[in-house]
Amino acid sequence: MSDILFISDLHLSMRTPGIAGRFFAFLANEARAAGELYILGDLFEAWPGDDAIDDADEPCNGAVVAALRAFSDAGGQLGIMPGNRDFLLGETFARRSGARLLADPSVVERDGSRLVLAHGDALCAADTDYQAFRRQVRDAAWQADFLARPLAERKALADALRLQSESVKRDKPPQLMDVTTAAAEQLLREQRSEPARLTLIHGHTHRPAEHAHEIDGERVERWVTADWSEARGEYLRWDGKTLTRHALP
Ligand code: OKV
Ligand code: MN
Repeated sequence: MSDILFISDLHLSMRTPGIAGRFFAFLANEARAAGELYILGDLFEAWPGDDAIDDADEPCNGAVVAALRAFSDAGGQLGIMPGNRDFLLGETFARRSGARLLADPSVVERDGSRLVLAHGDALCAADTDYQAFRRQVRDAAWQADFLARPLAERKALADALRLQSESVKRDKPPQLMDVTTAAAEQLLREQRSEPARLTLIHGHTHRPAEHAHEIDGERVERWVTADWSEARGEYLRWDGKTLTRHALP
């Protein structure tokens, strides 16, 4: 007990039963043994609103909520940050899962360390088209208008945007779709507080790595969580002193 685990970017959907299966096993085993789990965005491939929990055409959604609930009912602490795919995860989802919804960014203070958590998309500052799109869909009035539409219409728009995103991404240099050093360092500078050691953890880019930054003369680490696929899944573990990366069976 009392370790903290971090995952992100499972992109769960009906098309990826292997990812869901690995996630359910992870919740029941590694996460339950650790006691605390943070999901740093894009748990779902799309989230058209919390009424998707009971969508009979997407039984995966209700099964995921039930599995999260089993984890939290067993005493597990669960923090879930909305990502760019599932930014509409709301209070109904949180209540039914037993999760706390996390702001992006969030800070966890533990054992004299300060862990800064983010999804990561807001740090991809060079992709100005994406940042404009992000501002639009994060706008409260836009979301209220969107959520007032029938579920079928919201799902259709999510599908269309996902397709559009595939072609948009094909035409962009990969560099543009990564976290910019300046944005990461600005966030770290804002969150710095002596004497706590600072670490940034985020996902989104699907480029798992550990980066070193220097903030006001201090070495700061930035850990990027891996996306999951039918073939593999991965988590980070904080044991009170250090982070380690682990592959799942
Ligand atoms: C990323 C870009 C899509 C540019 C989902 C409601 C849902 C919107 C969405 C789904 C697609 C973002 C969120 C993506 C970048 C695009 C289009 C243009 C310029 C919902 C509303 F699910 F809640 F219903 N979308 N994604 N674009 O694939 O990340 O960068 S996206
Ligand atoms: Mn993402």
